[in-house]
Amino acid sequence: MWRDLAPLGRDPRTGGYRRYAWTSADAECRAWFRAQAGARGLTHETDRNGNQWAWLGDPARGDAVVTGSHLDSVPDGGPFDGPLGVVSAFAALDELRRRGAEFSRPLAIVNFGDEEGARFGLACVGSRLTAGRLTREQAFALRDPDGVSLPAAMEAAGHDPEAIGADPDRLAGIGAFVELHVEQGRSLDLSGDPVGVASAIWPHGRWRFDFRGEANHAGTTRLADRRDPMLPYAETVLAARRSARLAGAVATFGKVAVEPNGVNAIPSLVRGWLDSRAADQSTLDTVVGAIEEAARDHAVRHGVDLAVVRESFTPVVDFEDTLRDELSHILTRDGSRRPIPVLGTGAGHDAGILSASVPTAMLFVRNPTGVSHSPAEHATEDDCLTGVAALADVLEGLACR
Ligand code: HGY
Ligand code: MN
Ligand code: MN
Ligand code: MN
Repeated sequence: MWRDLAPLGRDPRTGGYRRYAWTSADAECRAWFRAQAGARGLTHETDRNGNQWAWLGDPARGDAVVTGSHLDSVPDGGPFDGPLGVVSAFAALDELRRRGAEFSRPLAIVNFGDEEGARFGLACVGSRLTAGRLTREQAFALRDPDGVSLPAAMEAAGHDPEAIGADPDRLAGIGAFVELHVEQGRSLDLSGDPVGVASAIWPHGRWRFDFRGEANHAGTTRLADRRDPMLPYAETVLAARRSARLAGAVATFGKVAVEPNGVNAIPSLVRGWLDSRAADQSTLDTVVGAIEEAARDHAVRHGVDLAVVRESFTPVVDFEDTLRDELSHILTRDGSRRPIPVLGTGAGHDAGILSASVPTAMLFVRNPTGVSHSPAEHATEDDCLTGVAALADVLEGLACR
């Protein structure tokens, strides 16, 4: 299964993945998902928002147990972020069938579309639409770097954009959602555990900083006469690192666009995107506030205009409900495992989006280097198989009472 998926959307130059929403690589991954569902006799459907579901049992019965994750990637992403959760779901079902498990609830495996937001700039589009946390108008306003709109991209991929929208009935039919994900950090490596359970997802967001100066000739314009937006942008990047370090948070300017982007032209516009996350809301507010204040000071000093727009935000997600504790109980009740570590994460997930409307939990699988959103992302085969066995136990505990 893994070997069929691994080559899809992979950049041979870097070994990283470029599986962006509604592209040909995405279509290949969707075809792979459909084939895996068909090979197991599961009923495949693509919902109004482009998420794929593979059903065992009748969804109309409700109270379904759902597991899965996403198959899309960040630019030059790693092999495990997303796919590990989908592959482990199919493998866990295979394991339950080997055990002769009898399901008392419907079971579904899901591939949420456009989780990374790599093409249109907003994360978790598929799950946000389904959970009613993104309106059709907001979705229709999304553009990719080439100016292609989300609905146009959907249509070109054969999905009717007019159908998108909240899907409360679908969510009402879900009794539990469990997402297995490679850890994007080193907590499990440091604690020496192959598997952990999520406690919370940090509040996090994306802000766009537009520094507007004055385009001019790079070779003939005196320094004193310049209104160069690159300078306050550069100083803001440094200010972001300083503010985050002081607050014990994280802040990253990982994407920038420069206009006109000519080597011999002073830019007219430098557009930087800030990704910031913190363990609690007030810390996040403090960090982003300090970064914005520094940006405004530097912009004024360089005679540059600044506009800051918050493009997306996800409040803190506490998995502090029975499902998280039930997972820990299921995973340790037969005594074959030591207590399962519970860990927070700064990474966003579809589970975080759904948690406002469905009992949700996450399982993490050890990542020895902690590296993610990079081709260097890694998990050992043993740990992946341990994750599958843990997911199978959880699904059996929830769906085979
Ligand atoms: O950005 C995130 O945290 C997630 O990987 N989409
Ligand atoms: Mn990711
Ligand atoms: Mn992910
Ligand atoms: Mn300055």
